[in-house]
Amino acid sequence: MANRYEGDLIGKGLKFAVVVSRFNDLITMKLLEGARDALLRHGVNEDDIDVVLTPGCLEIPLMAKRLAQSTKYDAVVCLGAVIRGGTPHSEYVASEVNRGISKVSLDSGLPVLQGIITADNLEQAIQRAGAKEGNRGFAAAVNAIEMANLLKALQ
Ligand code: INI
Repeated sequence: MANRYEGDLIGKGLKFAVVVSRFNDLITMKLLEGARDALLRHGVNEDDIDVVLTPGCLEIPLMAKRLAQSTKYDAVVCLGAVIRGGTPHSEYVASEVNRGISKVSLDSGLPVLQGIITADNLEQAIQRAGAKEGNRGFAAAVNAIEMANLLKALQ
């Protein structure tokens, strides 16, 4: 029988940093609520959650890198919202933030989870920030707990 490794969803004792962009804060503050709710409901202590605000999504990777390098956290959760059509360079912002977050995770060896919404319009973003399509912040935080525990299980 093969050995099987999975991360459980027990958050007690784990420490998280949540990086959230203020740009499109109507959406991103809902993502933050979702992430906080997920962490607390999975047993993470309120004092073990640090929230760091950036001006926009483009600044998230640098902040995530700094937090990952601090070695204080078991995982970093990144939250933001790119709404196409908002500005001409929204496509650039979307691809750079995704690329940057993935790089930080691979370079640091720490789970750095993406809860970045890329939407065509505000209505679509709302659907993904706590309406019909769930809350991306909640999902990213649950995945962060799972990945943090999976890495511990493999140690
Ligand atoms: N930042 C976002 O978080 N979402 C966006 O949709 C967005 N658009 O479309 O422009 C955005 N731009 C700001 C960017 O992240 C930087 O904060 C800014 O360019 C300063 O560096």
